Amino acid sequence: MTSEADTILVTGAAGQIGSELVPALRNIFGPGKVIASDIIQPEKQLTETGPFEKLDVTNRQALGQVISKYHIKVIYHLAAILSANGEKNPQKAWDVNINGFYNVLEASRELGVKQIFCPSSIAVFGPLTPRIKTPQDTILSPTTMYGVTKVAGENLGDYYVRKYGLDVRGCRFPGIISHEALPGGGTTDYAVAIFYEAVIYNKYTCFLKPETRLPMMYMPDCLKSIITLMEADFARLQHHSNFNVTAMSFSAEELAAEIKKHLPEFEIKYEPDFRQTIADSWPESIDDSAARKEWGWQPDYDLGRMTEDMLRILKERHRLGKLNYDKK
Ligand code: VAH
Repeated sequence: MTSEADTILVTGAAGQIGSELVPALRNIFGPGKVIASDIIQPEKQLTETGPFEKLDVTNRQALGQVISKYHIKVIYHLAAILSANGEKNPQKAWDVNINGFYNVLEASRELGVKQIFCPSSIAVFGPLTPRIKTPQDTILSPTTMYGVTKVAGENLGDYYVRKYGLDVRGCRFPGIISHEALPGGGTTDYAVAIFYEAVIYNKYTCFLKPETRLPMMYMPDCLKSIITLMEADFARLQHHSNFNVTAMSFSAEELAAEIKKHLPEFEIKYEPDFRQTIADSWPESIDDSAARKEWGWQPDYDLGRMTEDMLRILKERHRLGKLNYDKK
Protein backbone atom coordinates (compact mmCIF):
# COMPACT_ATOMS: atom_id res chain seq x y z
CA MET A 1 0.00 0.00 0.00
CA THR A 2 1.37 3.42 -0.95
CA SER A 3 1.10 5.99 1.81
CA GLU A 4 0.88 9.75 1.21
CA ALA A 5 4.50 10.12 2.38
CA ASP A 6 5.96 7.56 -0.02
CA THR A 7 8.01 8.75 -2.99
CA ILE A 8 7.43 6.83 -6.20
CA LEU A 9 9.81 6.08 -9.10
CA VAL A 10 8.43 5.17 -12.53
CA THR A 11 10.95 3.70 -14.98
CA GLY A 12 10.09 3.64 -18.68
CA ALA A 13 7.93 6.70 -18.02
CA ALA A 14 8.02 7.83 -21.67
CA GLY A 15 6.54 4.56 -22.90
CA GLN A 16 2.94 3.68 -23.81
CA ILE A 17 1.86 2.81 -20.23
CA GLY A 18 4.31 5.09 -18.39
CA SER A 19 3.20 8.24 -20.22
CA GLU A 20 -0.30 7.80 -18.80
CA LEU A 21 0.54 6.12 -15.48
CA VAL A 22 2.75 9.04 -14.35
CA PRO A 23 -0.03 11.66 -14.63
CA ALA A 24 -2.48 9.26 -12.96
CA LEU A 25 -0.10 8.67 -10.03
CA ARG A 26 0.69 12.41 -9.78
CA ASN A 27 -3.05 13.11 -9.53
CA ILE A 28 -3.35 10.64 -6.64
CA PHE A 29 -0.13 11.23 -4.68
CA GLY A 30 0.95 14.73 -5.76
CA PRO A 31 3.31 15.76 -8.60
CA GLY A 32 6.36 16.07 -6.38
CA LYS A 33 5.95 12.51 -5.06
CA VAL A 34 6.22 10.81 -8.48
CA ILE A 35 9.65 10.76 -10.13
CA ALA A 36 9.42 9.96 -13.85
CA SER A 37 12.48 8.37 -15.45
CA ASP A 38 13.41 7.04 -18.84
CA ILE A 39 16.45 6.48 -21.04
CA ILE A 40 14.95 8.94 -23.55
CA GLN A 41 13.70 12.49 -23.02
CA PRO A 42 9.89 12.30 -22.72
CA GLU A 43 7.17 14.71 -23.79
CA LYS A 44 7.17 18.05 -21.95
CA GLN A 45 3.99 17.01 -20.12
CA LEU A 46 6.01 14.56 -18.00
CA THR A 47 8.97 16.85 -17.30
CA GLU A 48 6.94 20.00 -16.64
CA THR A 49 4.45 18.44 -14.19
CA GLY A 50 6.96 16.84 -11.82
CA PRO A 51 10.54 15.56 -11.33
CA PHE A 52 12.23 13.71 -14.21
CA GLU A 53 15.49 11.76 -14.22
CA LYS A 54 17.21 10.42 -17.34
CA LEU A 55 17.96 6.83 -16.30
CA ASP A 56 19.25 3.65 -17.91
CA VAL A 57 18.01 0.82 -15.67
CA THR A 58 20.88 -1.41 -16.78
CA ASN A 59 23.18 1.03 -14.93
CA ARG A 60 22.92 -0.29 -11.36
CA GLN A 61 24.88 2.61 -9.82
CA ALA A 62 22.76 5.28 -11.54
CA LEU A 63 19.58 3.49 -10.45
CA GLY A 64 20.77 3.36 -6.84
CA GLN A 65 21.65 7.07 -6.93
CA VAL A 66 18.12 8.02 -8.06
CA ILE A 67 16.51 5.78 -5.41
CA SER A 68 18.71 7.32 -2.70
CA LYS A 69 18.33 10.91 -3.96
CA TYR A 70 14.54 10.81 -3.68
CA HIS A 71 14.24 8.22 -0.85
CA ILE A 72 12.10 6.09 -3.16
CA LYS A 73 9.72 3.67 -1.41
CA VAL A 74 7.65 2.42 -4.40
CA ILE A 75 8.83 1.57 -7.93
CA TYR A 76 6.69 1.04 -11.05
CA HIS A 77 9.25 -0.64 -13.28
CA LEU A 78 7.97 -0.31 -16.87
CA ALA A 79 11.26 -0.07 -18.78
CA ALA A 80 11.34 -2.98 -21.25
CA ILE A 81 11.84 -3.95 -24.87
CA LEU A 82 8.63 -5.48 -26.27
CA SER A 83 8.07 -8.60 -28.36
CA ALA A 84 8.69 -7.46 -31.93
CA ASN A 85 11.69 -5.25 -31.18
CA GLY A 86 12.99 -7.96 -28.89
CA GLU A 87 13.17 -10.37 -31.84
CA LYS A 88 15.25 -7.83 -33.76
CA ASN A 89 17.78 -7.62 -30.90
CA PRO A 90 17.29 -10.50 -28.41
CA GLN A 91 20.52 -9.81 -26.52
CA LYS A 92 19.52 -6.22 -25.81
CA ALA A 93 16.03 -7.38 -24.82
CA TRP A 94 17.59 -9.78 -22.27
CA ASP A 95 19.89 -7.07 -20.92
CA VAL A 96 17.18 -4.41 -20.50
CA ASN A 97 14.35 -6.70 -19.39
CA ILE A 98 16.26 -9.04 -17.06
CA ASN A 99 19.37 -7.18 -15.91
CA GLY A 100 17.27 -4.01 -15.60
CA PHE A 101 14.69 -5.77 -13.43
CA TYR A 102 17.40 -7.55 -11.40
CA ASN A 103 18.99 -4.14 -10.73
CA VAL A 104 15.61 -2.81 -9.54
CA LEU A 105 15.12 -5.79 -7.19
CA GLU A 106 18.64 -5.67 -5.77
CA ALA A 107 18.70 -1.88 -5.36
CA SER A 108 15.27 -2.12 -3.70
CA ARG A 109 16.46 -4.83 -1.32
CA GLU A 110 19.56 -2.83 -0.36
CA LEU A 111 17.94 0.63 -0.16
CA GLY A 112 14.65 -0.13 1.59
CA VAL A 113 12.15 0.16 -1.25
CA LYS A 114 8.98 -1.51 0.03
CA GLN A 115 6.86 -2.20 -3.05
CA ILE A 116 7.50 -2.85 -6.75
CA PHE A 117 5.18 -3.21 -9.74
CA CYS A 118 6.65 -4.88 -12.82
CA PRO A 119 4.33 -5.81 -15.72
CA SER A 120 4.41 -9.25 -17.22
CA SER A 121 2.62 -10.18 -20.43
CA ILE A 122 0.56 -12.82 -22.18
CA ALA A 123 3.82 -13.31 -24.08
CA VAL A 124 4.79 -15.77 -21.29
CA PHE A 125 2.40 -18.25 -22.89
CA GLY A 126 3.27 -20.25 -25.99
CA PRO A 127 2.22 -23.07 -28.35
CA LEU A 128 1.95 -25.63 -25.50
CA THR A 129 -0.38 -23.41 -23.45
CA PRO A 130 -4.18 -23.83 -23.68
CA ARG A 131 -5.20 -20.92 -25.95
CA ILE A 132 -8.84 -20.46 -24.94
CA LYS A 133 -9.44 -18.98 -21.45
CA THR A 134 -5.76 -19.53 -20.67
CA PRO A 135 -5.55 -20.49 -16.97
CA GLN A 136 -3.67 -18.50 -14.31
CA ASP A 137 -1.46 -21.49 -13.43
CA THR A 138 -0.45 -23.33 -16.59
CA ILE A 139 2.37 -24.18 -18.98
CA LEU A 140 4.60 -21.22 -19.86
CA SER A 141 6.36 -21.88 -23.17
CA PRO A 142 7.28 -18.52 -24.70
CA THR A 143 8.66 -18.41 -28.25
CA THR A 144 10.03 -14.85 -28.04
CA MET A 145 12.96 -13.45 -26.07
CA TYR A 146 10.48 -10.92 -24.63
CA GLY A 147 8.33 -13.81 -23.38
CA VAL A 148 11.40 -15.60 -21.98
CA THR A 149 12.38 -12.44 -20.05
CA LYS A 150 8.85 -12.09 -18.69
CA VAL A 151 8.76 -15.72 -17.47
CA ALA A 152 12.14 -15.18 -15.82
CA GLY A 153 10.95 -11.84 -14.42
CA GLU A 154 7.85 -13.41 -12.86
CA ASN A 155 9.97 -16.07 -11.18
CA LEU A 156 12.57 -13.53 -10.07
CA GLY A 157 9.91 -11.26 -8.59
CA ASP A 158 8.23 -14.10 -6.70
CA TYR A 159 11.65 -15.24 -5.42
CA TYR A 160 12.23 -11.79 -3.87
CA VAL A 161 8.79 -11.99 -2.25
CA ARG A 162 9.58 -15.34 -0.63
CA LYS A 163 13.30 -14.81 0.11
CA TYR A 164 13.38 -11.16 1.18
CA GLY A 165 9.76 -10.24 1.89
CA LEU A 166 9.83 -7.60 -0.87
CA ASP A 167 6.28 -6.75 -2.00
CA VAL A 168 6.57 -7.42 -5.76
CA ARG A 169 3.41 -7.35 -7.88
CA GLY A 170 2.67 -7.71 -11.59
CA CYS A 171 0.01 -8.34 -14.22
CA ARG A 172 0.29 -10.36 -17.41
CA PHE A 173 -0.99 -7.62 -19.70
CA PRO A 174 -2.71 -8.33 -23.02
CA GLY A 175 -2.38 -5.86 -25.87
CA ILE A 176 -2.94 -2.33 -24.59
CA ILE A 177 -4.77 0.24 -26.71
CA SER A 178 -4.29 3.96 -25.99
CA HIS A 179 -4.43 7.40 -27.57
CA GLU A 180 -1.46 9.15 -25.95
CA ALA A 181 2.02 7.66 -26.44
CA LEU A 182 2.27 5.26 -29.37
CA PRO A 183 3.44 1.75 -28.37
CA GLY A 184 6.97 0.83 -29.40
CA GLY A 185 7.76 -2.48 -31.05
CA GLY A 186 4.91 -4.73 -29.94
CA THR A 187 2.97 -7.37 -31.82
CA THR A 188 -0.36 -5.87 -30.71
CA ASP A 189 0.60 -2.38 -31.92
CA TYR A 190 -1.71 -2.84 -34.94
CA ALA A 191 -4.68 -2.31 -32.62
CA VAL A 192 -3.42 1.22 -31.89
CA ALA A 193 -2.12 2.19 -35.35
CA ILE A 194 -5.43 1.18 -36.98
CA PHE A 195 -7.27 3.95 -35.11
CA TYR A 196 -4.76 6.66 -36.06
CA GLU A 197 -4.69 5.63 -39.72
CA ALA A 198 -8.47 5.25 -39.89
CA VAL A 199 -8.83 8.87 -38.72
CA ILE A 200 -5.98 10.27 -40.86
CA TYR A 201 -6.15 8.14 -44.05
CA ASN A 202 -9.47 6.21 -43.71
CA LYS A 203 -7.50 3.04 -44.51
CA TYR A 204 -5.01 0.73 -42.84
CA THR A 205 -2.74 -2.16 -43.83
CA CYS A 206 -2.69 -4.70 -41.00
CA PHE A 207 0.43 -6.78 -40.28
CA LEU A 208 -1.67 -9.64 -38.87
CA LYS A 209 -4.23 -11.93 -40.55
CA PRO A 210 -7.89 -10.87 -40.29
CA GLU A 211 -8.85 -13.86 -38.14
CA THR A 212 -6.02 -13.33 -35.59
CA ARG A 213 -7.76 -13.03 -32.23
CA LEU A 214 -5.86 -11.70 -29.22
CA PRO A 215 -6.67 -10.59 -25.66
CA MET A 216 -6.77 -6.78 -25.37
CA MET A 217 -7.39 -3.98 -22.89
CA TYR A 218 -8.04 -0.23 -23.12
CA MET A 219 -5.54 1.99 -21.31
CA PRO A 220 -7.99 3.27 -18.64
CA ASP A 221 -8.51 -0.35 -17.59
CA CYS A 222 -4.75 -0.96 -17.65
CA LEU A 223 -4.18 1.97 -15.28
CA LYS A 224 -7.09 0.77 -13.10
CA SER A 225 -5.57 -2.72 -12.84
CA ILE A 226 -2.14 -1.37 -11.81
CA ILE A 227 -3.47 1.03 -9.18
CA THR A 228 -6.00 -1.45 -7.80
CA LEU A 229 -3.44 -4.26 -7.53
CA MET A 230 -0.89 -2.00 -5.82
CA GLU A 231 -3.47 -0.90 -3.25
CA ALA A 232 -4.69 -4.44 -2.51
CA ASP A 233 -4.09 -6.05 0.88
CA PHE A 234 -0.89 -8.14 0.54
CA ALA A 235 -2.37 -10.79 2.87
CA ARG A 236 -5.13 -11.51 0.30
CA LEU A 237 -2.70 -12.26 -2.51
CA GLN A 238 -1.92 -15.86 -3.37
CA HIS A 239 -0.17 -14.77 -6.58
CA HIS A 240 2.24 -11.82 -6.82
CA SER A 241 4.19 -11.11 -10.04
CA ASN A 242 1.98 -12.82 -12.58
CA PHE A 243 -1.74 -12.05 -12.46
CA ASN A 244 -3.66 -12.84 -15.62
CA VAL A 245 -5.76 -9.81 -16.55
CA THR A 246 -7.84 -9.05 -19.62
CA ALA A 247 -10.83 -6.98 -20.72
CA MET A 248 -11.79 -8.39 -24.12
CA SER A 249 -10.60 -10.45 -27.07
CA PHE A 250 -11.10 -9.53 -30.70
CA SER A 251 -9.73 -10.33 -34.13
CA ALA A 252 -8.29 -7.74 -36.50
CA GLU A 253 -11.37 -8.06 -38.73
CA GLU A 254 -13.74 -7.62 -35.75
CA LEU A 255 -11.89 -4.43 -34.77
CA ALA A 256 -12.09 -3.18 -38.37
CA ALA A 257 -15.84 -3.87 -38.45
CA GLU A 258 -16.33 -1.92 -35.20
CA ILE A 259 -14.40 1.04 -36.66
CA LYS A 260 -16.55 0.90 -39.82
CA LYS A 261 -19.65 1.48 -37.68
CA HIS A 262 -18.22 4.98 -37.11
CA LEU A 263 -16.24 5.42 -40.39
CA PRO A 264 -18.25 3.55 -43.08
CA GLU A 265 -15.69 4.35 -45.79
CA PHE A 266 -12.81 2.87 -43.79
CA GLU A 267 -10.85 0.27 -45.78
CA ILE A 268 -8.46 -2.38 -44.44
CA LYS A 269 -6.14 -4.84 -46.11
CA TYR A 270 -3.95 -7.51 -44.56
CA GLU A 271 -0.24 -8.11 -45.18
CA PRO A 272 0.98 -10.42 -42.40
CA ASP A 273 4.66 -10.09 -41.47
CA PHE A 274 7.00 -11.74 -38.90
CA ARG A 275 4.71 -10.63 -36.09
CA GLN A 276 2.06 -13.14 -37.27
CA THR A 277 4.20 -16.01 -35.97
CA ILE A 278 4.44 -14.29 -32.57
CA ALA A 279 0.68 -13.64 -32.43
CA ASP A 280 -0.06 -17.26 -33.38
CA SER A 281 1.88 -18.42 -30.29
CA TRP A 282 -0.23 -16.34 -27.90
CA PRO A 283 -3.65 -17.08 -26.32
CA GLU A 284 -6.94 -16.03 -27.87
CA SER A 285 -8.57 -15.40 -24.48
CA ILE A 286 -7.54 -15.27 -20.83
CA ASP A 287 -9.02 -16.58 -17.56
CA ASP A 288 -8.46 -13.71 -15.12
CA SER A 289 -10.54 -15.18 -12.27
CA ALA A 290 -7.58 -15.16 -9.85
CA ALA A 291 -7.20 -11.36 -10.21
CA ARG A 292 -10.96 -10.93 -9.77
CA LYS A 293 -10.95 -13.11 -6.65
CA GLU A 294 -7.73 -11.92 -4.98
CA TRP A 295 -7.95 -8.15 -5.58
CA GLY A 296 -11.32 -7.40 -7.19
CA TRP A 297 -10.23 -6.90 -10.80
CA GLN A 298 -13.09 -5.75 -13.06
CA PRO A 299 -12.60 -4.06 -16.47
CA ASP A 300 -14.86 -1.20 -17.62
CA TYR A 301 -14.29 -1.09 -21.40
CA ASP A 302 -15.40 -3.52 -24.09
CA LEU A 303 -14.70 -3.29 -27.84
CA GLY A 304 -17.63 -1.01 -28.58
CA ARG A 305 -17.03 1.47 -25.77
CA MET A 306 -13.26 1.58 -26.42
CA THR A 307 -13.71 2.16 -30.17
CA GLU A 308 -16.16 5.00 -29.62
CA ASP A 309 -13.81 6.67 -27.11
CA MET A 310 -10.65 6.24 -29.21
CA LEU A 311 -12.25 7.61 -32.41
CA ARG A 312 -13.92 10.52 -30.61
CA ILE A 313 -10.60 11.64 -29.07
CA LEU A 314 -8.42 11.06 -32.17
CA LYS A 315 -10.94 12.76 -34.52
CA GLU A 316 -11.00 15.88 -32.32
CA ARG A 317 -7.19 15.96 -32.05
CA HIS A 318 -6.98 15.57 -35.87
CA ARG A 319 -9.51 18.38 -36.37
CA LEU A 320 -7.27 20.63 -34.23
CA GLY A 321 -4.22 19.61 -36.26
CA LYS A 322 -2.64 18.01 -33.21
CA LEU A 323 -2.70 14.32 -34.17
CA ASN A 324 1.02 13.51 -34.22
CA TYR A 325 1.53 10.16 -35.94
CA ASP A 326 4.51 8.82 -37.87
CA LYS A 327 3.41 5.90 -40.04
CA LYS A 328 6.01 3.14 -39.56
C1 VAH B 1 3.71 -6.60 -27.23
N1 VAH B 1 2.20 -4.89 -26.40
O1 VAH B 1 3.00 -6.63 -28.24
C2 VAH B 1 3.13 -5.93 -25.99
C3 VAH B 1 2.38 -6.92 -25.14
C4 VAH B 1 0.77 -8.85 -25.14
C5 VAH B 1 1.51 -7.86 -25.96
O2 VAH B 1 3.23 -7.62 -24.29
O3 VAH B 1 4.83 -7.07 -27.20
